Amino acid sequence: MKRKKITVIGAGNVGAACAHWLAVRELGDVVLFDIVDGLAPGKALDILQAAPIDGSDVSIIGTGSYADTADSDIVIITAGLARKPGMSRADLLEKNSSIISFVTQRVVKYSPAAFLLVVTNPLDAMTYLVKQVSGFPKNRVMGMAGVLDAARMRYFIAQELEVSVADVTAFVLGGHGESMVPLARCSTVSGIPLSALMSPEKIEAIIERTRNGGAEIVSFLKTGSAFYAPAAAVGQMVEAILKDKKRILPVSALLEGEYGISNCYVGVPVKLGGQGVEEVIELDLLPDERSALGRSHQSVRSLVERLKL
Ligand code: TXD
Repeated sequence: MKRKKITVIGAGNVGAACAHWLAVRELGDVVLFDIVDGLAPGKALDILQAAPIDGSDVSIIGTGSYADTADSDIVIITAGLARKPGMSRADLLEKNSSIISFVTQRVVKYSPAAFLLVVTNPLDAMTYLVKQVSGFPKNRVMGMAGVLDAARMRYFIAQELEVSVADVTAFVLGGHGESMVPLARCSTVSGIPLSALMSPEKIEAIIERTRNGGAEIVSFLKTGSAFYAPAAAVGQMVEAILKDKKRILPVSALLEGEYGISNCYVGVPVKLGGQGVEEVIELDLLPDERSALGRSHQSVRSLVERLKL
């Protein structure tokens, strides 16, 4: 049986953690690419040396040549700068947009049928850029953020209630930034609404901590941003596509009228399966949720306008 081929562009913190996550679960052969001499081969070799302990029989190549990425089934794009303390994700726009345009042109030349999963910040604007540069259909170009933001919220809820993380669901809508919209109304613990288990003040505190979840980690690390949870979130999306699981996950997807938004990438619930983004699920939002999503959409749009496409 031919194994799937997954390319990870950028062998930094998120890229390398992704490669390891995917290899441990044997989701496919992994090609890890970076422009820094020796970085990708070094990390690939390190992951391969964990394989006997992980019990994983996939191939991992570390490379600086796009030819090695040819005919990938999925390409995960993590190349670019990460935040430092005091920076917002939007501050990364200029530098990362030139990296992302360059990378996308090369990637699509070698893998014209791949799914493109964008991780680089500012996430929704970079995903829009990848869509424009690749010219790929919208089901094959998506961004990862909501799975991570929701996982943060799930962890905070589980910690507060002292229950298993496995029983907690949460949903975060909107762009990946300070204006994200954690939907407490859709959070449950084994089907029990969160509001039945927690005071409104506690829920509000968790929403706030979720919004600042990335910045909280940046302020500890000082030299970079989160990577274990982002890598796991990417892994879950890759698994949903490669195993055609049809999972309902928050994904940055191109909206064309859904939620009253057009021609913009924003985090929304989608059905993720073998065809990629198979469906955008439209929720009936309450008025305050709708206006919060509108504000989040505007902040993504203002970044996209700065891209000068
Ligand atoms: O939820 C999310 N979407 C995110 C996004 C969660 C975590 C991190 N998020 C963003 O991902 C973060 O703000 C950054 O924009 C990217 C990558 O974060 P990471 O923490 O992995 O950054 P690193 O460790 O600096 O790694 C980036 C790598 C580094 O090795 C560079 O040499 C490489 O990118 N790089 C390139 N690779 C290939 N091609 C080009 N042109 C290139 N330029 C830099």
